[in-house]
Amino acid sequence: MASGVKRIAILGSTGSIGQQALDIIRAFPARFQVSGLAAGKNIKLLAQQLEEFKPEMFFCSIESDFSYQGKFMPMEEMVSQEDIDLVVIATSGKAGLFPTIAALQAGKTVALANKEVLVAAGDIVTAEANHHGVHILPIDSEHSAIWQCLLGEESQPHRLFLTASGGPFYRYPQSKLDQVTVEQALHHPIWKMGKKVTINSATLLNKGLEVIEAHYLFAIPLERIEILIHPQSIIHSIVEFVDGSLKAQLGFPDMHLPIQYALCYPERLPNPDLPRLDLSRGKVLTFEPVDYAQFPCLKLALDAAKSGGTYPAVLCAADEVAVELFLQGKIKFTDIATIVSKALEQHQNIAQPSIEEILAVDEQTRETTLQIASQVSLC
Ligand code: MN3
Repeated sequence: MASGVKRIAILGSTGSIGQQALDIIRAFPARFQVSGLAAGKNIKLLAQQLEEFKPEMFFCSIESDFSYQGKFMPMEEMVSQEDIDLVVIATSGKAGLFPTIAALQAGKTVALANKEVLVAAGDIVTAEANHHGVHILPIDSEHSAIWQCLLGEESQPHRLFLTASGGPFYRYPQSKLDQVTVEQALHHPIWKMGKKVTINSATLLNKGLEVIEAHYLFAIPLERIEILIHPQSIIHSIVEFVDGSLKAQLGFPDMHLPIQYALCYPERLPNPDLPRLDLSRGKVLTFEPVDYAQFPCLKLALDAAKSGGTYPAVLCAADEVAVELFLQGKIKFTDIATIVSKALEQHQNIAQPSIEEILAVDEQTRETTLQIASQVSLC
């Protein structure tokens, strides 16, 4: 970074996090250079982004007819280029796995938003990061909060408290959960996010994935990570130290803030575009324990985490299929937990799996989940 300009590759640039990362880059044009953009199927938006940021490299996962001067390049190759300083992994699902490993092997700092990368392959990914001495910077608000609380501390944290808003169905009558619509589930009370993570926030499976991520990012045992329902989403997470002291990070609930922190780290820069929290207006902050009976998906995720091996990969793949079926109106909201639970039950665990085994389990799980779903939705 001799020039002081960070050269960035953003994988998943057309998704919710990718677009917000580009907002931050737009706010600090002198600080960043977009060197590579990669998208899935949203070719129209990618074309606009290429036009605006003019990266040397680009990638999209489908055939397209638009012409762009830059070099079309597979993501693994893009992130390994010598002149890349920072790789933002904002892809969804397993698409981020190989590019993350390639970036770490090339010694690149990775800003990670893709949950499945650490959930499905946490042992492999953290081993690569440690082996190459590179940092994984969290983008998710809870992990960004913990990261910020731990900076400057020499002692290991005693416990982590991940906060959860509770989503749209917190305190919703449990007997009526099977009737909720896609619109209701997509209407998150606090956060604006992509569809899959919004549904995962409604089932709270998302919080289970975040527990697993925190376990890997901060090398802390699962049993020392707790979940607190905090409906206002002002405190983004809390670290408890051995002496009983707690540190929390607060901020307006807007993903731009943790994204900017990861992109600009170790600097903090003033950004007038970001909303600010005004505590003088009498905010009431409340906390309560999570009701596992209300959110069976959360329990499934935590159990998969404890079992380890390929269970977390099954969890991710089965959930992705079930959430998609729910979004298509093919299953009920409560079927998501039933289907994911059956997929986990049917799985034969592999301890310490290789990447190839994880990907094979992912494929297999998608098939079995569709079969399970076809039986469930007939009832
Ligand atoms: Mn989060």
